[in-house]
Order: sequence, then structure tokens, then C-alpha cells
Amino acid sequence: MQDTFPIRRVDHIRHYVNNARQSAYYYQNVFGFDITGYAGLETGRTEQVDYLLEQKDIRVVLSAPVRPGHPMAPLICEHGDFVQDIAFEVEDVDLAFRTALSRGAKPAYEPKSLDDDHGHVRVAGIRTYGDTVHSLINRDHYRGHFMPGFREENQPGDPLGLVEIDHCVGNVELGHMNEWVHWYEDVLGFRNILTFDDKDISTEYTALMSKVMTSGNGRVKFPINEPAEGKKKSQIDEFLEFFGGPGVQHVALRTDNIIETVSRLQARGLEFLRVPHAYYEVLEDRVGKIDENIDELAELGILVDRDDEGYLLQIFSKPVTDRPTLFYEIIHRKGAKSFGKGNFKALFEAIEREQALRGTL
Ligand code: TYF
Ligand code: FE
Repeated sequence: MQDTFPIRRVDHIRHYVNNARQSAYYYQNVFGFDITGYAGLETGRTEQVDYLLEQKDIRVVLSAPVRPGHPMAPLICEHGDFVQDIAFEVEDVDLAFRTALSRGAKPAYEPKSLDDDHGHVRVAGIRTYGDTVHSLINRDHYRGHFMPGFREENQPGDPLGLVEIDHCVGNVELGHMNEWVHWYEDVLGFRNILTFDDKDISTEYTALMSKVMTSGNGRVKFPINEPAEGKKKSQIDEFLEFFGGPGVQHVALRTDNIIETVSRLQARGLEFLRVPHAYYEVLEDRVGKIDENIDELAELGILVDRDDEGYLLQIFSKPVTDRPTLFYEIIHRKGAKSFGKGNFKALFEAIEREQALRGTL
């Protein structure tokens, strides 16, 4: 299997928010992103402001309307601040767009060129679940900074070791997971590498089903979750209720030194889910010898799981918005290519404790 058109990588993730200036400050000062680009009223924009933030290979764009009547305003109002676009870098935007449409994708916007003195960037967009879009972008013929219209910024953010986007997870409505699995297979040529069903999680706990889709080159990984019937209200149901439909639930950022990254994130005020100490008492029996000191992992709340190829360390933030919708995962892979199935029970119980505090369980 290979992509129906070549996809190089996730180019950037765009959030639409009400106040991009304040969001940019948060991503800079908590996550340590550098603010490297800006487009707004001062640079000739009339409708919208964009901040570009970067850390190693991760690019985040924070966008907000600057006057009434912006087409995104009703969606920001509906969903709250949200991930609106997971943009792919592709070899040929027009071919990608045509191929996607012929395979059943709905257009978000038609191919167009953005140009200035430094060349041009070609872009188009297709719609995926909910109000989420995949922009298709190619900047091979652009020598300027990011995209035409952007002014270069130099506002460094003291990076804390985040290196790339590991995966982006979508929540869809009950009974719709397979539709979106087929969409990623048919439209993009992705393949299903892992499946978790409700039996992977004890029925005592909130149930969900999940399938992980991956691109031909393995660089783009998209798990898709749907709620499953359980004793308690699924965390996916909670998301769907507060978000107002399907959307991006979490973005996993990869680090090569999770202890350093997570200590610094905690020192800067990012709150993480905690599991009971008993988790660490049986950790070595479960995953065997690991390089890290278990007391240090326990102190920080970092989870560990092992698969055939190695192990991984991961931790989940509490929601970063007012609504219980978007959260972040920090992941450190030491050979493992999986997603931490061995942690699901402890993790979902921790999520349930938060749901109970919100009164949504
Ligand atoms: O991406 C994953 O599959 C893991 C596990 O609501 C996970 O991070 C799955 C569902 C969920 C939280 C984490
Ligand atoms: Fe994840």
C-alpha cells in the first residue's frame, strides 16, 4: 500500500482561536515554541491574524479573526478554540487535490497560488471529519519565510526538547469510525496498523474504540476514536458534547528526553493527568528493565509501555482549553511504534476522575 499521492509530512497544525496574541504567548511560554512569523493588520491583512510558532520540526499556526463577519467566527463560537487544519506537505498540490476529489473527498478550498517576490506557495484544501480540514501545501518554489504575507519574527521561547508531531487523534461519532477509516484508506491511501476495541479496556471503565491510520511513509499517524457502550459516559461522548461534533482530541508531541521536557512543562504550569502510585509499584514487572529511574517517572507521572520492538514513555495533559476537548500527549519512543495500550486502563481511570470532577461521568 502507498499514498494515493505522495505525502511528505504534516506541514503544520492550524488552530482557530478568539485571541491569537494570547494563545501565542501561552504556546511560547508554556511549550517553549519560538514565535517565528506573523501576518496581521500591520502586514497588510484585513480580516485575520496568524502567528507562526516553531520548535524543531513542529509548526503551529494560531489564527484569529480581527473583525466581525469572518467566516470562521461561527465555528470558533461553536467549538471553542480548535484545531481546524492538519496541513500536509505534498509533492504536487493540484494532482493531490484532483486525486482526493476523484476518490470521494469534499473540497474545502480550490487550488491557488500565494506569491510574493520570493516565489510562490501552492495550496488547496480537502475536508475531513467535522469542521476539520487537510490543507495540501507545496513550497518547493518559495524561498521566503513560511508563506507569502508572513513577516519573520524573532521571539525565542526557550524550547524544551519537543522535536516533531508524533500523531494527531480525531474523535468521531458513534458508528462512524469505520467510515473515516475507509476515507483515509480510499482518499489518501493510508493503512490501518492498529485496532483497539472495547475489550482492550475493562468494561468497568468508559469504553472507546480506536483505529490507527498511517501514511505510506509512516510519518503521518492518525488514530480515530469512537465512543463504545460502557457503564459510564465515554470520554469520547464528553468530547463530542462539548466540542459540538467530531474534531481533533489530542496531538502527541515527540521528545527525545521526556524527563527533561515534562519537568520543564510542569514547572511552567502545564497540568498533567496522574495515575495512582500503585502503577509504579508493578511497573518493572510489567515492562521489565528500562533506562529511566522509576522514582523519577513516578514523581512526574510519566507512563511506560512495551511492545515487540521496544518501549515508550508517555504522559497526557489536562485539557488546554476551557472545554474538556483538546489536550496534549508528550511521547518518547525507545523503539516502540505502538500507542501505549498497556496504559489505557490507568489512563482512562485518570480521565474518569477528571470527568467526575466536571460532573460529566
Ligand atoms: O493516541 C492514542 O491512541 C493513545 C491512547 O482518549 C489514547 O494516546 C487513546 C484515546 C484517548 C486517550 C489516549
Ligand atoms: Fe496518543
